[in-house]
This record gives sequence, C-alpha cells and structure tokens, in this order.
Amino acid sequence: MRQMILKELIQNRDSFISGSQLAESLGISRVAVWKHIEALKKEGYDITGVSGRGYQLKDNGIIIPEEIKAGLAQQLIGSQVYYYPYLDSTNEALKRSIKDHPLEGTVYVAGKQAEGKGRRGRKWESPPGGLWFSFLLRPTLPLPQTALLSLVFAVSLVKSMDVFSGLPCQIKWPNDVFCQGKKIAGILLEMSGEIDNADYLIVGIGINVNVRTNDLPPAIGAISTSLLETSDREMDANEVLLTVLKDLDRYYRQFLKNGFSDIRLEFKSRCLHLGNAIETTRGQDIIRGINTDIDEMGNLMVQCQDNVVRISTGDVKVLN
Ligand code: BT5
Repeated sequence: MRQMILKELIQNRDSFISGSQLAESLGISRVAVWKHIEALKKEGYDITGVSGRGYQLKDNGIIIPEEIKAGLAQQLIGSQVYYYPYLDSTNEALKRSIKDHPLEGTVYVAGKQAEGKGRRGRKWESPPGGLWFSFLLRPTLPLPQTALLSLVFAVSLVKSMDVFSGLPCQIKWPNDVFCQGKKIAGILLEMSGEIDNADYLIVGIGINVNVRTNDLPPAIGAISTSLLETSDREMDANEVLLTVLKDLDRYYRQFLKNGFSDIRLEFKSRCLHLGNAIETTRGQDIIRGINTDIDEMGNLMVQCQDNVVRISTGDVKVLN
C-alpha cells in the first residue's frame, strides 16, 4: 500500500494531493493514508502536509525504478533497480544485501548518502541532487582483468558525461571524471572473494547531477563541478541514470568479449594527464615524471630522470 501511495505522490509530484483523494483512490481510510505518509517520511521522502491542501512530495531527483527498468530491455546492469531516498552508502547497502542473493546487475540508488565513500577511506559528499548508485557484478575473470574494470567503467562514464554536460570530459587515472578541469564524477570498486575467484564486485558511482558546488564543503566545492553547472540546466535524474546504465552495460559486454585493447585507446585519448608531468607515489616513494603511457594492464607509465616507473595503484597529481 505504501508503494501505491508513493506512486500517486510521484505522479502528482511538486503539487498537492489531498488525503481524502488518496484515501478514495486507494480504498483506505484517511488515518491509514496518514500512517503510510509518516512511514514514507521516516524512509527519507521529503513530503509536506498542509491542512486544507493535502500532501506534496518534493522531487529532489527521485528515481522511479519501473521507468528505468522499462528503458533497459534485456541488459545485465539494471536487472533489478531499487531506490532509497536516504542511505549510509549504496556500496554498503548493496553489500549488506548479499546474504539475500541479489541478482547480478542489481542497482541500488540513493537520494542522499550519510556516509558516501571514496577510495582509500576518503569521504564522498552526497547531498540531494546527485546520482549516487552501486551495482553488483559477479565476473569470472582473473584478478588483473577484474581490476581493469575500473578503467573500463571510467571510459563508459566519460562518454555519458559528454552527452549531458555538452562538453568533452576527461579521465584522471584511474577513474575520476573531470569536466573543465573539475571533478564531476567518481568510481569506487570493491571486491570480495579470493584472488582469481571474485565472489562479487560492487561498483559505486557518484555523479554530481543537479548539485550546486557552493553547497559542498568549500574545499571540495572549489575542485568540483556538476552537470547543472556545466550545462546550465536542471537534469532529469532518471534520464541520466538510464543513459549511464546503458553505456556501462555496453562497455562491460565489449570488455568481456574483446578485452581491453580498444577501450585502452579510448582511455588514452581521454586521459587528462597523458604526456604531462605528474606526481604520484609507489610505496613510500614520491614519483615525479612524464606520464608517457597507460599499458595493457592499465598501469601508468612514468618516465623519470633515468628510468620508467610503472604505477599500478594510487592517485595522480597533475603538475602542469
Ligand atoms: C571517488 O573516490 O571518486 C569514488 C567516489 C564514489 C562515490 C560513489 S556514490 C555511490 C557509491 N556509494 C558510495 O559510498 N560511494 C560510491 P576518490 O577518488 O577517493 O575521491 C574522493 C575525493 O573526491 C574526496 O577526498 C574529495 O576531495 C572529492 N570529493 C568528495 N565528494 C565529492 C563530490 N561530490 N564531487 C566531487 N569531488 C568530491
């Protein structure tokens, strides 16, 4: 019943619908309507009740799973889609659901996250207006191939971001998406299982869709951008998610079928710092040099003064 009330509110979103209208169309009492509305509010839906007018659901980028599913046809990524107005982290929520054996390709989307995670224990700011989601894969690939997926999905995401930002976007190795020199999206891969036998892989993606970077903590706002700010228009989060999921699925299939070679070339052509001076680390060592290549295993090749250093994990700082 709660889902039916939600459906009615979504259909009338941003306008009021009276309690008696809801009660009548669903065949329940007004008190029952009120109880369900209170439960929806607890889940995190932004519903205002005004006496004499009824209830209004504020649309902060609510994802409608049926709409997404209907647009996806037969693809793997998006086999199931769940939307939650509020979560700690979509990666964590999807991880907790593993015990219930979710289908491969299941997607969890959150309206906002209290504890959005970046890589290496960093925080990901996740206010309303962004697209914060994770999906589940069970690849049967050797570990180095599984690790390449982080670059594969970056190429996919950069393509989707071009479409919505209206600008050519770029990738900072291994998988940050940049637009006009600022970060617009990030990816976090988490794996469970044994080496060469991944039990599951959770891919978390954060996209600043209708986020105002002024509303982020200043230090992060200064280095970030959003689709709203690059394109100067509010986006329909459902449309963005649909396109992004289609692209991810297409690139995943291409990778499984043909490997990394062609995708590597795309990665290189979109890489923010290829041919530039960069700084990165290997263990305790700080490595400075020219990033000359990204190899077949996705490693960063850095030409230092007298040798070439291969970097397989870490962060890149662009020096010029
Ligand atoms: C990432 O980490 O870029 C991976 C971000 C993945 C977020 C998604 S949201 C859905 C899913 N559920 C989760 O809990 N996480 C995933 P990293 O490369 O470590 O970048 C983190 C750094 O980006 C932070 O230290 C900040 O400097 C910056 N940052 C934080 N929030 C940001 C935002 N909203 N936009 C742009 N930059 C941000």
